[in-house]
Amino acid sequence: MKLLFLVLAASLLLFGCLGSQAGPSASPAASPAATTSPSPVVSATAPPAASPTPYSTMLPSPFPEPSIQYVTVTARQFDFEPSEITVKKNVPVRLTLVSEDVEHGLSVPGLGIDLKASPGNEAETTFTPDTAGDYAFHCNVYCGSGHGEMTGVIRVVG
Ligand SMILES: [Cu+2]
Repeated sequence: MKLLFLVLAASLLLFGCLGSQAGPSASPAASPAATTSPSPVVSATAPPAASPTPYSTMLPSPFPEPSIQYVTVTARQFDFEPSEITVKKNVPVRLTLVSEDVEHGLSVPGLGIDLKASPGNEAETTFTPDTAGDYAFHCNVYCGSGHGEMTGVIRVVG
């Protein structure tokens, strides 16, 4: 009961302060406008008429933003993990290349992607595939005898 009273008293004090703050700040704004007496009357009636517009624009969009597809490829001598990646068309893809040993590259000519990563220094790119199909990728940094075997494919499905 005592606590309730304190909360009530505190909120009354708060509102009282807010009210007194709003008072002086509102009057200087009103006094310059008072020189042109007809306009304050027009502006006073305008906000209620305009208020339905902001409310309608604040409604949640019926179209949710497309989510991002996160793909991490680990490169090592001499393969990619995974070497087969499936992503959805028209949904952004965040592609990260991680290397476990030496510097490797991940090049996807069909998608215009060219990443290079070394241990502790990953690389990433974001792209949105707009055409379904298979896009071959390969390592484009010479990394040893099995370099040529480092290949894979990104499948873009509709
Ligand atoms: Cu390589």
